[in-house]
Order: sequence, then structure tokens, then C-alpha cells
Amino acid sequence: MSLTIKPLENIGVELLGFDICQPYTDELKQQLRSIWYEHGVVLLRNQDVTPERQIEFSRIFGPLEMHPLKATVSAANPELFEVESGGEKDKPMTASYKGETIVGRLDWHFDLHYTGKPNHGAVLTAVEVAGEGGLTGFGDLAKAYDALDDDTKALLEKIEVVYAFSMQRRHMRYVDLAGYEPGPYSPKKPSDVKFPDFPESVYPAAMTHPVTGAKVLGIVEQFLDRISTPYKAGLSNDESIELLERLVAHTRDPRFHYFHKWQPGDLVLWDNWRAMHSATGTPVGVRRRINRTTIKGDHQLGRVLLEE
Ligand SMILES: O=C(O)CCC(=O)C(=O)O
Ligand SMILES: [Fe+2]
Repeated sequence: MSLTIKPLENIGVELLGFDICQPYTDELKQQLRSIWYEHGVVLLRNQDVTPERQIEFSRIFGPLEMHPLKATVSAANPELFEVESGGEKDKPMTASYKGETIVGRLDWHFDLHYTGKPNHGAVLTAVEVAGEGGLTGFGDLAKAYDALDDDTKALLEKIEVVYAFSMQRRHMRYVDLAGYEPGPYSPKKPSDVKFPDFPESVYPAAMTHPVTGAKVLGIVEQFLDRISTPYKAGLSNDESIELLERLVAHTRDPRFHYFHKWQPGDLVLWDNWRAMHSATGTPVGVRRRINRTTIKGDHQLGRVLLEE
């Protein structure tokens, strides 16, 4: 069976000619890994996915990580994390955006970014497709980096950015807060949803992909707080804020985005060291289920600012 790729809109590819049930030869595994590294986001359609097959497929890309926030792991397959809306779990994930009540909306982020050691990637599969909404967005920050002008690229080499984990979206400094109201059950502090307290983390503004060596823009809006010691890069505080605003606006440019509308049998794999992602969420009561496996991050891309 020969593999071919078809570009998605703007970024990422659809992989054709692959069947998740076929035996995985070493050559096939190598080909899949190369496609993942080359394109960052890979879509497979019409796959006959079972939890076991999803786990076996995901292991091609590295050892799997048990999600540290074990709230909804599958009892039978602890490597599988169930993302579900339309039921019991909606309350803390519900908020109002410009007058619309939405469940499960997520700003652009990297998974486990706040630990300083983001996971390497993840695989999502459609279990139950939302009747309305429920898109997953992907943004290629290697492409976003390449599109910057040379002066900005040179400036970013001198800059580190600090991310401050928060449960209260209203206190995130660079997300779009226009028309946002938390819901009555929105968590206020990590312990409200049994999360630990994560310290701040710091990343280079121009990251280097540990495997491909490609430069990746180290700016994602969720938890983004400030430039660390802006004076060292010759920036005033005002200038450092303006720079982050400009960079966040750049990451929001649709030229770097692909929004996936789920169909039954879909599987999406991404490189979490390069592609940020987001979720549009669904209207209240819309059922949606996604199974997720996580490929362990074995590189320290950032570092944690520990309190003395
Ligand atoms: O619900 C989605 O589409 C994506 C959720 C997400 O951010 C994740 O699984 O890491
Ligand atoms: Fe995520």
C-alpha cells in the first residue's frame, strides 16, 4: 500500500492510502514519522479505530504518556483520555462568549506547556461527532516563525517569555476577552478541579524543534504573561507588551491555521512541539466525544520558575 499526502487548507496534510488495521512494518513506521515531522498535523479519514488500535498507532511516534490530570482516563485503557461534552462534565467547562453559552472552548495552546516539558504530540479520534460546532483548530508555529521579518527574528533570539498557569480566563493577559463571562461553575483555582498548582514556566521566544531543528515561534496566547527581563533585549515594558500583542496577532493569522470539522472515522495526529491547537467548543447539550492518546515529551523545551 503506498502512502500519498494531500495538503489541508493552509497547513497540515491528509494522508491517503493508510489503513490503521494494516501491519506496521519498520519502513511504514519510519514513513509515518517523517510525514509527522515534515507537516506537523496529519489527518486520516475513514479509519476503523478501536482504543487498542489507537494506542498501537500512537506508539509509532514514541512512548505514551498517561495524562497527569487523570480525571477521565479510560479504565480499560489507561493510555486513553476521554474528552467528552454534552453531559455531566459540562458545568466547569461552560462560559459565555459574546452572549453565546459554549462548552469546551479552548484558546490556542500547547498541551502541558505549563510544565516546561510539553508532550511531543497527540492523537485524537472521533468517537461521537458533534451535531454543531466542536471543531479543533491547529496552528503551525514553524510556518508562523518563517513568515516573520528578519529584524523580528533577530530580536526573538534575545527574548524569553513567561507563562503563568491560571484557571481564570479573565486573568490571562493575551487571550481575547471581548464579550467573555465565566460561567457559574467556572473553576477559580486549580484545586476546584483537582489540578495541582503549576509554577510559572519560561520558554525561548524562538524555540528550536528538538528533532527537526526547525525554528518554532514560542508564543501561544493561553497563559502568556510577559517577556522576562525585557531590558536585556533593549525593550521598555510598553515595548515588550506591544511586541507580545503583535506576535499573538501574528499567530492568529488564518494563513497558519487549519480547523478540523470532525467526521466519524477521523484521526488527527499533531506535533505538539510545533503545532498549537484550540477548540471552538459546542452549544450546551450537544454531545461530542473524542478519544485522545498522548506521546510523551522527552525534551525540556522550557523551564519552570521555582519559588525559592
Ligand atoms: O476538544 C478538542 O477538540 C481538543 C481538546 C484539546 O485541547 C486536547 O485534547 O488537548
Ligand atoms: Fe489541548
